[in-house]
Amino acid sequence: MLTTAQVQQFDATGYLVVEDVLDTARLAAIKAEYAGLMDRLYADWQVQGRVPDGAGLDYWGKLLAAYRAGCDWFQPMDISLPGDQIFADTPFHFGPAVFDMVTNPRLLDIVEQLIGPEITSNPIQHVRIKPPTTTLRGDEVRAHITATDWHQDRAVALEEADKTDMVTVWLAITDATVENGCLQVAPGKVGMLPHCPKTQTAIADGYVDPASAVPLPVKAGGAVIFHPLTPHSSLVNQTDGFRWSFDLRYNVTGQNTGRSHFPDFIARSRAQPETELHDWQAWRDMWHAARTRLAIAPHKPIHRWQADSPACA
Ligand SMILES: O=C(O)CCC(=O)C(=O)O
Ligand SMILES: [Fe+2]
Repeated sequence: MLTTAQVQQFDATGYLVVEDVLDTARLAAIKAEYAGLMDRLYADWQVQGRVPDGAGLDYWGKLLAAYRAGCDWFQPMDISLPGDQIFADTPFHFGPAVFDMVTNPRLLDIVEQLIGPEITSNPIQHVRIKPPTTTLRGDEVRAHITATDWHQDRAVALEEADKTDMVTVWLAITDATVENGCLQVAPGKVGMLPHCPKTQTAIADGYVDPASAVPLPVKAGGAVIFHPLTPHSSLVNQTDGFRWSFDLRYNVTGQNTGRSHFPDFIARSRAQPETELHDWQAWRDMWHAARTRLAIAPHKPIHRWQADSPACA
């Protein structure tokens, strides 16, 4: 549970760092689920002759060898569908350990203190496994792999959710440090700033003072929680290890998620507990059904920003 001082800090500054949200057993379950997934992906790539022999490589070694070989693990490990074209077989990952994390009661207790007791798991959610920057290809721009540019999360949802009460919960799976690329915020909840489709969707030049940035290191299992209007970005991973996090979002049930073509579910309801989802396979099935539907539907952009708008000139 949060103290009154923590809730007040969140209200005043738009962010909060909370240690020990996920316990060691839950962290271990996530790591084991992803290690199994990586082993399966790597074995397939090895059969195809695309990666070197994986015997003797641990999880990190396989991630690095696969990245070097140009084999993409980001989308198969992500907990969402991509913003660009969706195919009937676009890979993603929905497993029991991830579902346990998304519906973790301790985490939902915190969210309840911030947005109230009727809580929907918002489908804008990602895994970010960030290799050492020295190992990245020169043209790497994906915000799930390299440093993330300044943005507000409200701006990466569609306009229809501009009035939605939402919070982002960013969970550290490995320690996040200034050296390995933790988050930083520009404290406050300003209005919506103009964003531009640059290499990433980012706040237009000149709207965030980098001198105001507060880096937010947090230990594995801890969380950074922030308001959808709080500008944030992440630092460069200057270490020789990986930085791993998940970012999850929750909104008040019944309000627009900002990506309503993707599935959401009720994670907690004090008024109607019978509407809560407790079955990870049902969650996975919803995403499978969405993928099938979206693979044959006209593409729906996930962002509203135009490169030719005056702020982006
Ligand atoms: O982890 C990152 O690099 C950025 C995360 C982010 O923008 C978010 O969680 O909303
Ligand atoms: Fe963000």
